Amino acid sequence: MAIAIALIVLAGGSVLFYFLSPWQLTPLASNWGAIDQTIVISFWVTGAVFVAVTLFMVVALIRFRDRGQGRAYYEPENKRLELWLTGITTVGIAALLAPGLFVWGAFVSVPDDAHEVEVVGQQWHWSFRFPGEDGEFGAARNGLVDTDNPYGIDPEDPHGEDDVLVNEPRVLLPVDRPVKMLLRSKDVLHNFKVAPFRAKMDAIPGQRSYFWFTPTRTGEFEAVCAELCGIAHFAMRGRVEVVEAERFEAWLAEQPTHGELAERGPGDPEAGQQHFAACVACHGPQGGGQQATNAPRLAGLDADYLRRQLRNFRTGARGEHEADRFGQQMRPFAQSLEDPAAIEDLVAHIETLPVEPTRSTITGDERRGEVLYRSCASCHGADGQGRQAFKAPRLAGMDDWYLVRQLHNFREGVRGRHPRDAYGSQMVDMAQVLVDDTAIRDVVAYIGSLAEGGASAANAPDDTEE
Ligand code: HEC
Ligand code: HEC
Ligand SMILES: [Cu+2]
Repeated sequence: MAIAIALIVLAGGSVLFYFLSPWQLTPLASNWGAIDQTIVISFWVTGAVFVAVTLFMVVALIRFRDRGQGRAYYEPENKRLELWLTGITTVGIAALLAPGLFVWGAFVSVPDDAHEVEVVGQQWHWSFRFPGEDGEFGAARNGLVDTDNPYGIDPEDPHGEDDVLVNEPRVLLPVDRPVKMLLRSKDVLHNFKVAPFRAKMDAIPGQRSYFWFTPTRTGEFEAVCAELCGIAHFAMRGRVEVVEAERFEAWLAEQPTHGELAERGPGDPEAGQQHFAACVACHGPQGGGQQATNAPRLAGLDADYLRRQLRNFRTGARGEHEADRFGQQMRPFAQSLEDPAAIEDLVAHIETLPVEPTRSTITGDERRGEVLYRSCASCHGADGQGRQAFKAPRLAGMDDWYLVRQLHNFREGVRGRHPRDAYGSQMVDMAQVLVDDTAIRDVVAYIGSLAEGGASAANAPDDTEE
């Protein structure tokens, strides 16, 4: 009897939970209402079967319970019953699968008027490419990927010249226009997913996959990597902004093409030295960092990271938080840099500055720090040298008081929580590993020991490329 009651509670509770659960689908923002309907049909079919089977067990338990009247009646062959069961199961399975077949048919039939966007996944971020004026993507291969050609675009293919490159995890799409998303991966399996669009797909190295949808309302949506196996895919956040057609066109026109980027060339360190005069009061004459002004070492940071921080300070993605006292001091100087060429020159100059050993100001347990640092090494490198492919900057040789402050800022969300700060947000997740102030000091002490051991290595030409 107790089991019969437990089964009734289980069935009743499950049905109630379905209706009362706080976990419902996010509001739909694409044409794929049919996917939602298919999910609902599956729930109803499997729900009905679940309730029926459970209640049948309850009836059987009560009606046929042992009343001490000898052996049960055994009937292995019953044609009529078997026909009924086979019939009902067939109808149930067909009801489960048929709607999905129709939806899948639509899902793989891309409309002719769909425009194309390429999504490139890599550990651990997304970037995007549009085909440009000629409407065709230039050929691209992972074997051609390097710092100057992050998309691996084939220089021999004329279609590549005008391809528009969006080398950050934020993309705009026009509302009410079908879009075909072509997926590609530079390293391992990823899966591009925006929950309100319902559509998602694996990105597979060496292969091109795709899916399509029509965004049906404007707004900002979060893109995630739905690949769960492997490390840190949860940190691959991106943004898809669905906007009116005019805003989309204006934004697209601002993005650089592959040809423009190739032409721009490297910055001029000599010219950059003049701009750097504005920075030395705080960051020190050789960009070595000064604790008295709270400004960290810049020498040793790579161009890509410097460029991104200056842009983040300028736009407010970094340093805008009310508790970010030191970031706020830096913002006006980033805002004074408007000319992209000046930034290139400045960054080129900083890259030439010598990396001299810093004085350590923090004590901590290096052995504990070493264990904690293991989870950092996959992005920042085993020697803390930074890994450009992961957008993770050098840590070894950087001012330890500054590292401590940044780890606090990340952990508390003072840095990295701004919706435009895609890479800072990865560190917000990672800094949670450092549960208390002792853990932060320990890991920074260990990073300090990396710098001592590898002082000459730190001066050697950077081999941050993977
Ligand atoms: C008034 C002092 C001051 C001046 C002048 C200044 N900065 Fe800064 N800068 C700071 C402070 C303070 C920070 C640390 C912010 C924090 O703790 O988040 C910083 C941080 C930075 C960072 C981030 C470093 C990192 O590791 O993430 C960069 C890059 C930078 N500054 C570049 C510059 C450049 C280039 C100039 C000259 C155009 C400049 N700064 C001028 C105070 C200054
Ligand atoms: C998933 C990759 C990843 C992992 C793992 C990771 N980081 Fe980072 N870290 C980054 C990225 C990317 C940035 C640059 C953020 C930005 O562009 O603003 C960063 C920035 C930082 C900074 C700021 C440096 C500066 O100059 O301002 C510190 C400090 C840091 N990480 C320490 C750590 C420590 C300590 C760990 C281990 C507990 C760790 N990171 C783990 C990716 C990672
Ligand atoms: Cu991924």
